[in-house]
This record gives sequence, structure tokens and C-alpha cells, in this order.
Amino acid sequence: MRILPLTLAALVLAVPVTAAETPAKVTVALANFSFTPADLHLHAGHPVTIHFVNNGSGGHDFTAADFFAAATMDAANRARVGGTKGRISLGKGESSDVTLVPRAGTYKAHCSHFMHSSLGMTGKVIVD
Ligand SMILES: [Cu+2]
Repeated sequence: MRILPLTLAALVLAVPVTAAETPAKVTVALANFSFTPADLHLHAGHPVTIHFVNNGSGGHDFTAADFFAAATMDAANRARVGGTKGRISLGKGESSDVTLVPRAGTYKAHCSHFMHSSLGMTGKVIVD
């Protein structure tokens, strides 16, 4: 059977020469009533996996609609941030990972729960 080796050769040739860049990993911790870090620094154009974890005693979210809208991500990650809502909502003890390629800019972030931003749940995402 000669067709199999040819098929395998075609598959090997189809693999891109340069492997995709492995995403960096950063963690954003949500608590009562803060984000840590409050200012998240990311590198423009480089993929990153942001691990959001809620260490608070109740529900919190990380809302950064402009940041998520400007970033490039696949459909699964876009769904994870609620599409155009640009929000990661986490119950107590929950976590969620979002992988994206950020675009340069400075973006505001806050928790949308009632009064939480005035209690300190605000932050920035700085991409450069
Ligand atoms: Cu909150």
C-alpha cells in the first residue's frame, strides 16, 4: 500500500514551520473587595492565559468590556467572557482561564456587583 506514506508526508508538510507562541500565564485574584494585581500588565500581541480566581466569601466578577473587545481570542474564550459583556463571573471559590492576545492600550476593570467597585474592586489592564 503506497498511498499511506504519501498521505503521512502530506500531513507532515502541512504542519506550520513556526510553532504557535506558548501563552504566558498570569493570575488575577478576586477578593472582598479587591483585584490582585490591581494593575495587570500584559504584552501587546503576545498570547496570555489569564487565570481568574475568586478567593472572596461571595460572588464577584472581573468586568473589562473594552479590554476583552479589543483582544483577539477564539470562540470558546469569547463565550467565557460573555461575548460583548466582557465579564468573568465567579462564585465563591471558582476560577476560570481565558486565553487571548491583548491589544495595546489602558483599559478599566471593575466588579459589577452592587457597591463593589466603590469598595475597592477596580483595576486597570495595561497592555504595551
Ligand atoms: Cu465583587
